[in-house]
Amino acid sequence: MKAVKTALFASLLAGATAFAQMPAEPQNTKWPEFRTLDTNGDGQLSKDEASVNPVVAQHFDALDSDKNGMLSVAEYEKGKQKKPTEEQKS
Ligand SMILES: [Ca+2]
Ligand SMILES: [Ca+2]
Repeated sequence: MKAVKTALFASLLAGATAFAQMPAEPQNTKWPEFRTLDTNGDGQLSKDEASVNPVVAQHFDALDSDKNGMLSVAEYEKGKQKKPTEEQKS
C-alpha cells in the first residue's frame, strides 16, 4: 500500500513540474505593445529599444521602410500584423 502512495505522489509531482515549465503565452509575447518597447517615450523605436525583443530586432531593418534607423508606430504595426506563414513566403 505504501508503494502505491509513493508512486501516486511521484506522478503528481511530475505533473506539477511539467505544468510549471509551460510558457504562459507563447504567441502573444512575440510582438509586445509599441509603448512597452519605446522605453524613452519619444514615439520611435531605436535599435537599442528593439534589441530587447529578439523577434522585433530580427525584423527591424525590414520594417524600417524609410530607413531612418527608427521604427515609427506605423512601421512597427506592419510587423505586428505579419503572420508567421507570410514571413516564410517572402
Ligand atoms: Ca524611443
Ligand atoms: Ca523608420
